[in-house]
Amino acid sequence: MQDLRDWIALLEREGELVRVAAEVDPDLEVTEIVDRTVKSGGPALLFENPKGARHALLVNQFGTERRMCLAFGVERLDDVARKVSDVLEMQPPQGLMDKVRGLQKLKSIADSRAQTVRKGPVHEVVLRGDDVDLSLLPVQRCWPGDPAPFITLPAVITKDPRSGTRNVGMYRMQVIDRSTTFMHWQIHKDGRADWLATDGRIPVAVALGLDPITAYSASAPLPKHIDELMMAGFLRGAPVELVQAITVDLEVPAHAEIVLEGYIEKDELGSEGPFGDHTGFYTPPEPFPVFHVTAMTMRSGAIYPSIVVGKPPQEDAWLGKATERIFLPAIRATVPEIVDYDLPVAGGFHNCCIVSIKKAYPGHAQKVMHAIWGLGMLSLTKSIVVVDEHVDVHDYQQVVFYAGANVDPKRDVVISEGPLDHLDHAPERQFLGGKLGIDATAKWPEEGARPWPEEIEMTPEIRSLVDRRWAEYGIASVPHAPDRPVGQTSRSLRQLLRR
Ligand SMILES: Cc1cc2nc3c(=O)[nH]c(=O)nc-3n(C[C@H](O)[C@H](O)[C@H](O)COP(=O)(O)O)c2cc1C
Ligand SMILES: [Mn+2]
Repeated sequence: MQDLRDWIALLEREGELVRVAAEVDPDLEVTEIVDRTVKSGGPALLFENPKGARHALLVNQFGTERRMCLAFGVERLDDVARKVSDVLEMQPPQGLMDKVRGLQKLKSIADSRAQTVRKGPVHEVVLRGDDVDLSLLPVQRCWPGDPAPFITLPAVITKDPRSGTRNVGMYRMQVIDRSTTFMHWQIHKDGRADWLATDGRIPVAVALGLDPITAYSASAPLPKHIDELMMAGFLRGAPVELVQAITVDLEVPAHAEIVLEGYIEKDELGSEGPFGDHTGFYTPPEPFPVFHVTAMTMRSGAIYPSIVVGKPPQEDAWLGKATERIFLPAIRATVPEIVDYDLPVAGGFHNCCIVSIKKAYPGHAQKVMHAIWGLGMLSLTKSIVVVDEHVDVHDYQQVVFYAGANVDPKRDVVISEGPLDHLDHAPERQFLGGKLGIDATAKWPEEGARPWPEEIEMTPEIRSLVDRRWAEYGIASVPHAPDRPVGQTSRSLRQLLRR
């Protein structure tokens, strides 16, 4: 898929999109519609006639597991992870066929870098200077306590002024007037680091309305030196095409619906927020930098993309689940004893992490907790539950069972401290606070346990006997559920979204 229009066409063919012709107000009304639609597992919505705006509004494009899989062209999100692990776990090739396969994999990386082209549809309409007018766009005011409309699904492009490496991130942008917004660069984010590394002003470009994989990649927590557009190219299997921006020295996606070009000064801050965020609370006003738009470029008939965040579950649940699955291979490359992990949506992704491990020595669960607290954005995780490898981390019933049954709180709870999410309102001080680790693995004698009892389980012989004879018993519904393979996206989440 080259662009948002290919994606919309696919969604329509698959019966996954509804066009709303009625005039609908981007001020609160859209949110209430989206909230109901997301929670019932409903379709993507294309509001063709948003009140007061010149452009259509697309929302809920990512709101179900099926659409997320359609976006990536896979059956299950784990299939995307497999593609990543194929490359991460490459071994020196043995034999000719192995070498050929190895070369193909290397080529898939080499071909992933974004490509510059001379022209692109994103420049069909160009508004500069006084013609720039953000009010042409149906920017949503999402929640009643929000002071203004916020752009919620941008891909914000900057370059590290020292190394020239590109960064793409998704950061909300509160609209101030026709040509300025805030830029909500939280303290742990790469975009903010690029900004802090400048002496004066940093050029910024904001792409809106992209193919779904490129849009997703803006939310992916990659290490700072890795260009998110390269990851997008790799996952798409085709490079992202870029064109030179018109008023700033940056390249922008050639097939974006809308690009806002401009700059941010090092020392120009204003009071951003409050904003009803994915924490489920309003984040209080805080100083954030101001983005000046020097040019607004568009395709003709540009479609504006949006997302509503709020009390979970919302549409961003599936962006988060995609990240959870896609990054498992990278996590296992550093901490190979990790079998699987789950970040519950209701935990806002950073409040809770359930992880299963192949336990090999006393204290292993604690080792893994500390590894997670030292790993990229997972370092912001507030609480961790560690279970043994046979436990399905996506089955919260099982997890609660072991977190209760296997735990002596006096012995098995680790209280530590460290960095916390920018938006976490619970700790005494912002950014820094307590960490909770619960070791729910079976304990070893070296860990101070009495002989560990055996878990109850029926013999395989009796299970298959009953399978065979089930019809004979005359009991209508078949209550035996086959064991689920490790790594499937959370069943609990699916249930939650289908309430
Ligand atoms: C819908 C959505 C909205 C987000 N809003 C913000 C935001 O306002 N500020 C922020 O710092 N991160 C926000 N994030 C998270 C970042 O996009 C994410 O941490 C990303 O990895 C940042 O890129 P970076 O690490 O290259 O800076 C948001 C994510 C999503 C999915
Ligand atoms: Mn980054």
